[in-house]
Amino acid sequence: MRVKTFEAASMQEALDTIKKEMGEEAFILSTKTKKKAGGFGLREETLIEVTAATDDAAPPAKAAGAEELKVAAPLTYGLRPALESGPARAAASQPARPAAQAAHPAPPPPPMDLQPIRRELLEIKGAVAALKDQETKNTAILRELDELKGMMGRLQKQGMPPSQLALPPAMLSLYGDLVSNDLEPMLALRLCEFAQRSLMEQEGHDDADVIDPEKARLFLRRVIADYIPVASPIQLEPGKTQVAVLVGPTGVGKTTTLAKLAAYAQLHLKQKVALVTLDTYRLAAVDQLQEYARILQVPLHVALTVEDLRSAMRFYQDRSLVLVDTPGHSPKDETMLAQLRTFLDELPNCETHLVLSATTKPRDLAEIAQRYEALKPTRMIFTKLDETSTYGPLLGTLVRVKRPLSYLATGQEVPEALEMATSRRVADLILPGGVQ
Ligand SMILES: Nc1nc2c(ncn2[C@@H]2O[C@H](COP(=O)(O)OP(=O)(O)OP(=O)(O)O)[C@@H](O)[C@H]2O)c(=O)[nH]1
Ligand SMILES: [Mg+2]
Repeated sequence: MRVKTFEAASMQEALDTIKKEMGEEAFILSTKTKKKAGGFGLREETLIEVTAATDDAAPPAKAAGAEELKVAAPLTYGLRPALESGPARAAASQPARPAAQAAHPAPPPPPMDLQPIRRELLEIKGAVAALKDQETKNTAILRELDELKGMMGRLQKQGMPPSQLALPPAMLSLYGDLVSNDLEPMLALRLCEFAQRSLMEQEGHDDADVIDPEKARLFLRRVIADYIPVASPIQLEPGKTQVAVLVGPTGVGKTTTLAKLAAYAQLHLKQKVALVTLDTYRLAAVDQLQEYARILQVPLHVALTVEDLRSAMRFYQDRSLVLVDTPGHSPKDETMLAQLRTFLDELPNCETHLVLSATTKPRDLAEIAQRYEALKPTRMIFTKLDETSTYGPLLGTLVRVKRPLSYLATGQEVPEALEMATSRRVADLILPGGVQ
């Protein structure tokens, strides 16, 4: 076999040279394009490098009108295996067609009808575009399904079968927010249904699906605010002694809140304040209040008996405000509750604030509130708002206990971490987000 490499400016030129030098039987082994610097290296020329081979046995001469150079079909540029053998190779080395036949070539085939191919191409293009479209749609659907699944998961966790939720999308999303803020599902559902009905009535239509989510949020927040009863702060009247008692379970912040109230009345309102404690079970409790009394420069009376309490009240008749601290104990301890009740009976006109912590589990809150009914609380205080991030239980308890909310405690700092309760503030905590 003879192998030779040719360089030419074009493929045609290379093929012509190969035909001339190696004969009709030559076949192409490889082709390459090469860049070559032109004169003064200013312009690059492109060259075609073709490597061709021919069987030494094959006749080198070129017959006039011989058929075109055999290029291994279907590989246009000589990728035909160099050592091809068998029938294919045999066919390749067949003698050239008779010269007569070559002299009268067959008429060119009729032009190919490209119309069906074009049509097919268009169909394929259409199908690809549709597939792409579908893919985008699928991604969006999958994302929505994911969100829905998350929401359903949250709802199911709260024990509300999804089948019961016939809320339109805007309200369903608000329902999800309320429930994830630990509001009881039944209460959340009722609030949403009520808000939905009222909003549609107000807007004068009956298509729940067109409710604007942002409007619905604002509306629902107003509905919630309407559900929150608030009490005015402790009322101080000139010439009258107001008595406020703080009751509640252990460690909820009764003594701290009492100190905050005392500090506010004494330092800010410039009122005459006195403290009384019924918490004589723990020495540390008396010490704690004693320390606040010392700092605020207000008198403190420790009442061991009902008689003690009675005489303390007589003694403090000139004071605008007497704040009474009580021992914390388990709400299940009914004996203790009954004892405390006998003390409170001595204070018929007092405000009794039930102090609860926002960090208490919702179910426990309900039980505590129910047990403290024995002390006939007239107000409620929620403490430790700073220690939780779910405020739904506040509303649940307020709805259940039906006592107005007087104060909210938001930290340990005395006296600054105490706020007067407002419906708006609590509603914002229960349904935050959106334009305020
Ligand atoms: N983070 C936070 N801590 C508070 C708040 N109110 C009170 N505390 C803290 O809670 C702890 C208990 O507070 P106390 O005021 O002693 O509670 P108490 O209800 O009087 O407790 P007992 O007398 O034992 O029943 C203290 O460490 C307080 O500083 C509050 O609003 N937020
Ligand atoms: Mg205490």
